[in-house]
Amino acid sequence: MSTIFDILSKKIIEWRKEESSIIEKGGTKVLSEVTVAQAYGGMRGVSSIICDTSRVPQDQGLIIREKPLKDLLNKTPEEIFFLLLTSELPDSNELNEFSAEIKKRKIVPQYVWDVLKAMPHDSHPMTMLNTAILVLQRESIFSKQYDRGMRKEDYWKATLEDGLNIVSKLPAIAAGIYRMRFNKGEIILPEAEMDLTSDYVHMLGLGKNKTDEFKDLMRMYLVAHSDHEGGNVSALTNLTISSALSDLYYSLSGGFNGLAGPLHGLANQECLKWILEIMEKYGQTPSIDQLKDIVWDTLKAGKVIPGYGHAVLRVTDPRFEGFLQFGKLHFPEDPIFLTVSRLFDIVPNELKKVEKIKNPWPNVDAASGSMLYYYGIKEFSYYTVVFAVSRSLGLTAQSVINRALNAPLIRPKSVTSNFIKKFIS
Ligand code: CMX
Repeated sequence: MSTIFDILSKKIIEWRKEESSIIEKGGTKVLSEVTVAQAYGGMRGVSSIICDTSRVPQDQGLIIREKPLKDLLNKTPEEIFFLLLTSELPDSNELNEFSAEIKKRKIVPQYVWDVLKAMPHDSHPMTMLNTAILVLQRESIFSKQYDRGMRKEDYWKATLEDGLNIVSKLPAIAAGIYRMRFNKGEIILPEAEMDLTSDYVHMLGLGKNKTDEFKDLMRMYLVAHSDHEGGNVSALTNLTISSALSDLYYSLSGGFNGLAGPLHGLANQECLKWILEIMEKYGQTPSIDQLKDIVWDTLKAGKVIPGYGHAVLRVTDPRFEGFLQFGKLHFPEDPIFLTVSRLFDIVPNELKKVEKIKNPWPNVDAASGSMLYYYGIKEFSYYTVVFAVSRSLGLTAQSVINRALNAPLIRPKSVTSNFIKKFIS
């Protein structure tokens, strides 16, 4: 039986050869040009990063290693993590071996809990998550081996060690944060034999009601948020930090600080907050006309409609579609879910009337919060933490691959506005 390290060792030899050959054959070809407007516009549409774990065509949405997300929504996070890392889904032996590798690293050191307990009680759950990851940085294998003079060829192995350690501990840390921050009682320790999803659900300790259904939702949630190519805020931040050879604890927490922004991962918190405000104002299931009014009130107040729009996508996010189908199957009559699906019926048409908005369609955050709410996670400031547990899979895989391919320091050139003024005249 091969370990993930053996499997990747073989693949990385091939990937290195392939990269050299691509650069040799086509290194001088122009991939993308940058206009002045793009330089001022957050580099939107500039292709200048290589990321092989997934891609997001604007008319299709997430494709992980050439497999569209809709074909992966029945998989487990362990299978997806393996796929992200290796480019192939595991067979049953590989999956058992890989799952065992994850299970044996679950235990969170006591000092992490001590630090979290010492934090102010109103700390945002994302601040607690990032603090926990940074406190754990002293465990970094990469950092220790780098200090001892590790060879460049081995950087990826140490990064993978760090990644496996972080990914396997995150459910316990995230669940512990939930229980501490929202006064749910003592933290619940991980079970040695449970997979990532079952253990996370077990440690959240939400009670026994509809546990299997919630477990299925959580499995799908952890799969759907796992990766979204390399240019979004959290991915690019992670890759930039890790390009300085900062270890994965630094880069992942840096990426998650970006995920904590309302235009990125925090949109799921904002979205449910917005929906609950609407329901409080108009009653259980607002009418179409009432929803139209609230959309325009929100836009006229200069605010964004959370969960709608995307920097890359120009169609309904397949992750949103996956959650919508799940809700229709399991709780079609739930008032919050009904509001989510009724918003989907009207928001795109209203946003189409605003010329500057390039994508009027929902992204994943328009539905994901309502799913967690239904199964008892009612504290919406927690939602981005669940997103982060999932995104750790993709960010880890991206960092491992970049270290394997010796991706250089990321260092684009900035120019001044004076330079641009002279340049355009
Ligand atoms: N509601 C209102 N206005 C919106 C909008 C929305 N949902 N989506 C875009 N716009 C506005 C932008 O704010 C921008 O306005 P200004 O020029 O006045 O700044 C204009 O339309 C053009 O934006 P765009 O090119 O269509 O979109 P961007 O690439 O600049 O931004 C995003 C993308 C996601 C930040 C934006 O659509 C947005 O703010 N959406 C709401 C927040 C959200 O759901 N974020 C989650 C995204 C998914 C994720 O990463 O997790």
